This record gives sequence, C-alpha cells and structure tokens, in this order.
Amino acid sequence: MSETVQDKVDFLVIANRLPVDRKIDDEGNVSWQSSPGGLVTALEPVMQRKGGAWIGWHGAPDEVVEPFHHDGYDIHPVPLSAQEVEEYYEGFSNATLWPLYHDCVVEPVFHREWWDAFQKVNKRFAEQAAEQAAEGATVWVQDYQLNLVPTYLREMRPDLRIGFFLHIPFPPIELYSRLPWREELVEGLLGADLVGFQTPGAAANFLRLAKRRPGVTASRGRAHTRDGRDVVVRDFPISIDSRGFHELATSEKVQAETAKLREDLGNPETIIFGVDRLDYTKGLRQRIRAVGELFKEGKLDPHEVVFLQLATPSRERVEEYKILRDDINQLVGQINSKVGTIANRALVYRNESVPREVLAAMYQVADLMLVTPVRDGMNLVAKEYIACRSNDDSALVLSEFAGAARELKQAYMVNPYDIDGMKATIMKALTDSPKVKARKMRSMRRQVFDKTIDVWADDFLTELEGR
Ligand code: ADQ
Repeated sequence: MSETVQDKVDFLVIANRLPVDRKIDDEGNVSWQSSPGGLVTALEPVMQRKGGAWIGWHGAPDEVVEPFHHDGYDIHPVPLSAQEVEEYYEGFSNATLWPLYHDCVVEPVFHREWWDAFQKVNKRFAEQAAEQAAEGATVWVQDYQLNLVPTYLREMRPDLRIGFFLHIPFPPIELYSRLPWREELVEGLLGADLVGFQTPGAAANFLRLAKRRPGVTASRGRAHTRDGRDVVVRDFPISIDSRGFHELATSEKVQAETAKLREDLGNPETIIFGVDRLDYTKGLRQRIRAVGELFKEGKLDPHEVVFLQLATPSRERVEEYKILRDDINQLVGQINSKVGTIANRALVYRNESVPREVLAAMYQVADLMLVTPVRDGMNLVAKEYIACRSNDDSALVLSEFAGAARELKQAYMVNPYDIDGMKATIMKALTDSPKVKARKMRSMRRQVFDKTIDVWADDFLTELEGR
C-alpha cells in the first residue's frame, strides 16, 4: 500500500477528533500514535481494507497540520482557531447539545455566536470530505459535534453515500423542542442515507421529530424526504473489542499489576469499583452518596470494603464540569473524614486517566462494578468489566438509563435518582449467592462476546453500502 497521501479515497470517516495523538520525543521529533479507544480499534482494519482517510481535528488550536499517511490510511487534520474551539466545541457541542441530548440534566446554554461557529466548522469538515471523496465514496460521519455535516456534504456531493452515527442519546421531542435551531439540526441529519442510534428509543425520538418537518413522512424505520430520498433510521448498539480486553486482563503483565493493586488498596475482602469521565451525566454524585451512606450506616465495613472510584478529567474549561469536580472532591472528603481510619480509607478517589493495562487490572480486582449514569448513550465501561472478568463471583450494578441496560439485562438494575433503592441493590449484589451471580455473569458474558465492536461496524457499513 502506498505511503503517500492519496488524492481521492473510497471510504472516509469524519469525526471531531483524529484517531491519533501527537508525541514529541526529547529531541523534538514528532510522531503520531493511534489513540487507544474502541472507535479507532474498530475502524482501523476497515480503513486499511478500504484504503480510506480520516478527517478530524488534531487537538491543538490555531495550527495547520499537513495531511499524512498513518498505518495504512490517510489523516487529514482540520484546523480550528482557539475561538472556534471555545464556541463550536466547548460551547455549542458541550454546553448546548451535550446537556440537551442528556435529558437536560443540567441546563443547556444557548448562544447565537456558538451556533454561528458550529455551522462554520461543520461546513469546513464537509468541504474537506467533499474534496477527498472519490466518485460514489462512502462517508461515515461520527457524533453530535458534526450534526450538520450530512446535509452540507450532500449539497456539495450528491453522489456520495453518507452515514451518520450518534454516540449519545437522542432526547424526546418535548426536550429537543427547546433548541432554537431544532429545524436545522433535524435537517442536518436528514442529509444522510443512514442515521444510526444506540437504542431503538433514540431512533424513534428522531423519527417523530423528522416527520414534523414539512414534506417529510416516516414509516417502518425510514424517513422519506422532500427530495424523494429514503433515510434509514435504526439502532446499532456500539460495543467493545471484547476479546482484546479479555486477553489483556488475563495477560501476565496485568496479573502482576492486579496483585500490586490489591496490596496498595490494603488487601480488602471486597473491592467496589467505578470508572468514568468526570461528567455530570455519569451519576457520580448519587453513586458516591449511596456508597458513603452505606459506610456511615455500618452496612459496609471500611476494614473489609474499599470503594475505588476513578474519574478522568474531562472538558475542564466548561463551567458545569468545574462545579462537578469541586462537588465531588468535597463529597469524598466529607465521607472519608467520617468513616474509615488513616490506614483504611473507605473511598479511594483518583481524578486521573490510567493506561489500559491498569484499567484492566482494576476490572480484575473489582468484586462489584458500579455503572450508574443518569443518562448515557451506551456506556462501554459496563461491557469492558464483563469482558475482563474471568471470575464468576462478580456483579455489575447498572443504571436503567444507560443504553447498555437494553443488552445487559442480567445486571443489577438501578434508578440512580433513587438513593435508597440503589443502596439496597448494592447490598443485594454483594450478598446474593455465588450461584445467582455466576448465572448473571455468564449470560452477560455471552452477550458481550457475541456482539463486539466489529459486529457493530460491519452491521452499520453493510446497511450503508446496501443503500
Ligand atoms: P463516554 O461518555 O466517554 O462515551 P463510555 O462509553 O463509558 O463513555 O466510554 C468511556 C471510555 O473511557 C471507556 O472505554 C473507559 O474505559 C475509558 N475511561 C474512562 N475513565 C478512564 C480512566 N480514568 N482511565 C482510563 N480510561 C478511562 C460516549 C458516550 C457513551 C458511548 C460511547 C461510545 O457518552 O454513551 O458508550 O461514546 O459510543
């Protein structure tokens, strides 16, 4: 395969971020390494097979980076100014759309300048794709930051086959209708041939909105547009590289890490674990409060049980995330000052991101996993935990508001708003018989190993290419 950037390609992925991170060594040499993550793992082989290109922002403002060839496919960095990062990314994507699409769990912020920047940047991504795509190429647009790209791109290049996948929930019409630019955003998606969601409920919400547009009708999972096209709308629940995770978790390196981790935590009898981006959708406040109360009430003994919570810093320049970070620090401090001893902290909270091997070791030592978002498109952590466990004596507590709840039906289900209910379910999950837990784990394991990230990508692309 050629090592130079191709003029035109038959397969394109467009995402807000590129699948590579820049590394600069001590001598100042620059290299690009694949960023770890499910989407990259899933799409790399597809792109290599099809000789494709990935269009996305490289992560640094006010800088133009030339296209380059990476690991079998082309990379086309899209430049963003510092002001665009603020308005298009931190503003409209993460302070308007993100909370709105997550049931308004915090108040979405509406600014007309952010909307202007959002349109401008979406147009830039679409122009870049229009330039790179060969006649009749397949283009796969990822996620809410690029909501307008399908329609812009169709206007520029009607010959293309365009797919869009939304990684986050799609809200009910009553909430969506607050958005001053709701018509434009629905039209934006209707430019695609295929629009994929995490759950059938999200797909249904979108179809209900679509058919309110003048001249648009909808039937049997399709929207029929004014210009006579059919847009297929359905769910494609995303997954993980299950075998990859399992192999990693059972590798010698991770086993050694596991022993060290257990030791560092003071060799407790039971380890409860949570890991999330530090995001208000992940239900951290409720989760920490519930476990804290169980410690305070003496139902959990800090000499026997440790709750390890990891939270990756995220979107730190967005106001709500700063508030959340301070709230959680305070809550953790309050709990630890009341329960536990200097030698036995009840709650071990780390505000950091860890390498994949360390994460796998954490899944391995966790007797109980808490995944309690107040709203989540899917939630990959729940699936990663199941894939990493080789021990049947484990339990997953899962929020009914995560997309994953539709598939992992055997989990201990909770409503994260119901703190008492969550406390009772945590205790049940800790005390149920090994037989009951083993049956649940086996059933969820079958699910996670059957429906992997490759199945997700293949399903989506087969449907798109059949259009
Ligand atoms: P996210 O909201 O980021 O994804 P999630 O699906 O849980 O949520 O994925 C997070 C990923 O980050 C997982 O792979 C996890 O292992 C990793 N991670 C989290 N904290 C970490 C830490 N401290 N150290 C290392 N790794 C960490 C969005 C949607 C989800 C949807 C995904 C995929 O919000 O609903 O499941 O996209 O579509």
